[in-house]
Amino acid sequence: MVLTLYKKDTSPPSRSVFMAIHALQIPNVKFVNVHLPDGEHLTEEYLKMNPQHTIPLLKDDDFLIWDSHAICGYLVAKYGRNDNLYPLDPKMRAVVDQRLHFDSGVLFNTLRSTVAPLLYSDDKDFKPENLAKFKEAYSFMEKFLTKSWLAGDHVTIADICCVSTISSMNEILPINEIEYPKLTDWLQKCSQQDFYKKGNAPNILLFREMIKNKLAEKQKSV
Ligand SMILES: N[C@@H](CCC(=O)N[C@@H](CS)C(=O)NCC(=O)O)C(=O)O
Repeated sequence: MVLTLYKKDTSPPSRSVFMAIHALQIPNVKFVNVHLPDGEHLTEEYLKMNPQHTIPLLKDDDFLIWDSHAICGYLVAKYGRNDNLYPLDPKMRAVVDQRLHFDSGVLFNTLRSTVAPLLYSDDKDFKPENLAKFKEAYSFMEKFLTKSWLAGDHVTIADICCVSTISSMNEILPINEIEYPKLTDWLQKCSQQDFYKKGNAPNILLFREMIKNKLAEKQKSV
């Protein structure tokens, strides 16, 4: 097997896949940086592999799959010693899937629509109406957290994918522990996991630096 992951370290969906790789202890993955500002995701060669031009993109020998949630599910099915991270039981899987879709449709969408105008257009700060959506997303997470982990009693790829986005959102609008006690505890518990320490923690610092530098650069010109 030759596994190659096309990625960007600051990207939350890339970090989900890093965490899954660590959780599954998959050895010898080749990592390829894709520099979005230089349009490396828009080259003919990249578009042939992923017409949607997103990262992360996984190549497993000649099999190509993109979208972090799909990649994480594939890695568990193909390389997991068991189905713990992505249970085969229909009801357990349905709950994991609901959280994964929530990450795609709500969490990441909220994060991207808040950060992209700062990174890629003329906005000089985050829009208050976007930050209000963070609070709504945090409230949903607070309500979902009725068990020890996001989709039940053990860690699944729902925790991995959602914590990648939530830990990034926390850099922009810190989670208030009084308002969101369960979310605060869950984030803390996730951050103590080996997969988080290896796959997310160092890259969250890069994400923090990127946001801080961009805000400073934009606000200098106000
Ligand atoms: N739902 C996708 C989102 C991937 C995504 O939007 N990645 C961003 C970087 S964080 C990207 O590739 N942007 C470039 C583009 O969409 O052209 C996933 O989970 O992989």
